[in-house]
Order: sequence, then structure tokens, then C-alpha cells
Amino acid sequence: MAITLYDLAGADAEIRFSPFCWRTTLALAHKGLPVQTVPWRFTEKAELFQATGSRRVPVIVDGERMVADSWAIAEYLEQAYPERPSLFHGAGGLAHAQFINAWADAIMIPGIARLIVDDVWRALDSRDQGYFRTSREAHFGTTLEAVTADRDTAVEGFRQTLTPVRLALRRQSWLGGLSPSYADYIVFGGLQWARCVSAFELLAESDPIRDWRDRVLDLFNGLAGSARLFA
Ligand SMILES: N[C@@H](CCC(=O)N[C@@H](CS)C(=O)NCC(=O)O)C(=O)O
Repeated sequence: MAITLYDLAGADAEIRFSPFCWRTTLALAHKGLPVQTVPWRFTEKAELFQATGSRRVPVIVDGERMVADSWAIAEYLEQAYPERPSLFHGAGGLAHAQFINAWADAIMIPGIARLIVDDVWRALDSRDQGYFRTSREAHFGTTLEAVTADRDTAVEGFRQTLTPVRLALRRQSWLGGLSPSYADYIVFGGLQWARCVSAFELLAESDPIRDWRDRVLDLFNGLAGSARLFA
């Protein structure tokens, strides 16, 4: 039976842009597990809570099991499907991925948000736009447009925060080493979030991270590369 994934959707239900849901989508593909997705909108919190007990996505339903939170889902998949390709390449890889997850959540995701938050708003369903604007403007203490107004220069600071990724990829093809691991999907999820909703380019033209991003886009028969983009 296919695993159900509740996945954040835009005005166009085919636009799936959550960085956390992308981590889970790629983790499921890495494990080779069949999946059916349920498009979810921010304003459908009550329905999601009733169905799964969570107010955030991603959530997966695997038979009797419901698991919320992208990290918890990755750990669950690794434990529940040990015979399938490993997401972490062992206990050390899991520990390292946990650090990357924390770094991405604390530094990378907020760094991207302040560059594209108004583009995210544009891609949303009209029912979600009011909620998103109010909650995010309260968070930033200003309008969405003011948050991103200086992004052409602010992007340089964001690019510097990716230096550890750049240096790691100089020595190895994947953050997971010789082959992709969940660490790759964590970092890629942030870049894919921007790619799905915004024409603003996060990476400089000469950035070697672009080659790695292209390789992740090609994985699993171009799963991420063929994602619908908001135009
Ligand atoms: N730590 C969680 C974060 C999940 C999360 O924040 N998801 C967002 C979608 S990108 C959400 O559901 N937000 C609900 C809201 O902002 O009301 C994870 O890794 O899954």
C-alpha cells in the first residue's frame, strides 16, 4: 500500500514547494517507496489536525502509523525499511545529518525566507494569502515586500552561509559522500523551495553548488527537476 504524504500546495495544486516536504519526498524516493500525496493548504489546519494530529506538514501515513516532522519521518523510514537503500549510511551519517538538519533549519531556511517570502505569498492559494501575510509580517515586523526589498545585495550574505556546503562538495560529489544521502535532501529542499516559487536565483552563476543542485534535480528520473514551477 502506498504511503500518504500531506504536502504543502500553492494556488495550483501541482505546485509543491515546502522545503521540509521536499526532504520527505526525496527520502521516500530514495527508499523506493510508493507514495500518494495529498495537497494541503495553510488554512486547512483543522482538517490536517483531525486526520493526523499535526498542524504542520510534512506528515506521512504508513498503514497504521502517522509520522509528522521531516526529521522524524526520515528516522522512521530508516528504521521501518532497513532492507532498502539507507538514508544515512550508518549511525555516523545519521549524526552528521542531524547537524546539517539543525544548520539548515536555523541558518539556511531563514536565510532563504528573507529573500523570497513575497514570492512565496504570490504562489499561494488566495485563501492562504491572508494567513501567510499576517503571520509572516508579524514574524518579520514589516511588510513582505520590505523584507525582500534589498535582496539583490542581501543575497551575498546568504551565499556566504553556504560556504561549508561549497567546501564539502569540493572534496566529494555528494554531502552523503560517494552517493546521495538524506543530508543532500535537507540542503536541496531549501534550494528547491526557492526554485518552485521564485525566479530569484540564490546561487551565483559560477557557484559549484549549481552542479550538485543539477545532479539532485536529476535523481529518481528527474523527480525534483520535473516539479511544477510557479511562473
Ligand atoms: N520542523 C518541521 C517544520 C515543518 C513546517 O514548518 N512546515 C510548514 C510548511 S513549509 C508548515 O506546515 N507551516 C504551517 C504554518 O506555518 O502555519 C519539519 O521539519 O517538518
